[in-house]
Amino acid sequence: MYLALAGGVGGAKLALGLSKVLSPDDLTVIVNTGDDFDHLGLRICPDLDTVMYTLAGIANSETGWGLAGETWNFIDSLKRLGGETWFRLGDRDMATHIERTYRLAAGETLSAVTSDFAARLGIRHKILPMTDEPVRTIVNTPDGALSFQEYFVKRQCEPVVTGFEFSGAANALPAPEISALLESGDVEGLFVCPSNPYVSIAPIIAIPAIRNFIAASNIPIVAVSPIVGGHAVKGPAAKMMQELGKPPSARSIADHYRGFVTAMVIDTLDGADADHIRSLGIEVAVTDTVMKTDSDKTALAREVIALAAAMPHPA
Ligand code: FO1
Repeated sequence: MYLALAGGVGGAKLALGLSKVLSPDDLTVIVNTGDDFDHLGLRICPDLDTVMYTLAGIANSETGWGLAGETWNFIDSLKRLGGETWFRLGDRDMATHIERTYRLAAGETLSAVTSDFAARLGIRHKILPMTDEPVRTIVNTPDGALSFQEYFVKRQCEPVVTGFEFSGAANALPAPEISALLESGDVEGLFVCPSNPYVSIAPIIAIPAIRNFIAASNIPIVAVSPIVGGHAVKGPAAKMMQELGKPPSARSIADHYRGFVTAMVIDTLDGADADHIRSLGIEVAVTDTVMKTDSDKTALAREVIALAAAMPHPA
């Protein structure tokens, strides 16, 4: 079994590629829930939904999040009533938030709800929230601590970041099916999708049992750099790096992941960083990593899997 750690849009793309190459018995996707929040009385789980909609083939290909063919009658009507409209909930997408909130209130766990939704959407691979417990990413800025969506959507990533906190992570357990996998001895490798290392991957690793599993295991851990040619493929990763005093580059991603990953896939544009990354003891593959088409996604997935397969495996 391979595990893939994923955040939102970039993570979902590689997860889709991996799901086309690996069978449901060989791949489980673990998704960041640090972006989750309660809004208008609803539990919103953006990264889980992005991964779920992407694997179901129903994601909005322009935004990367939300559903294809969406309409916006709800948010337009809410605006007329003077409601909060900075976080745009589409009419179709609303069904997911309402049904999830209803089931959570009735006592179901987030992982149970997610598994059921995914199955109903025709997804055969397991998609699991990193935890069933509330873990919330806080973005520290000179304006004070902001909740993740306040930073990301309401403030459009404009405030300078000074650090991050993952409230609730230190005492959170992984979702039960993740714990069972980590204890099974069946995990043969881990993929770190090209998601934001600070706000998509870090919250997952902040869960002690996941962090300890990684520290104690000697399985191949292959990360795909989310920085290509000095820019983030999507989102604020490069801006955050700059603000934290790190030049946005594949090399800085390797410095950040040092001691955690055993191999990295970097883009052809960043080939000059390969020697530095190897000098950190990290194996490197250089290839085209920008995933526009489905065949880009499966090609990158094959590259990542091949790199993991070529690494020494635990006896
Ligand atoms: N992102 C935006 O930039 N603006 C939005 O209004 C917005 C609404 C939204 C609704 C549901 C959902 O699942 C995701 C949504 N996102 C929106 C994306 C989301 O904030 C981010 O993709 C993730 O949290 C970062 O990975």
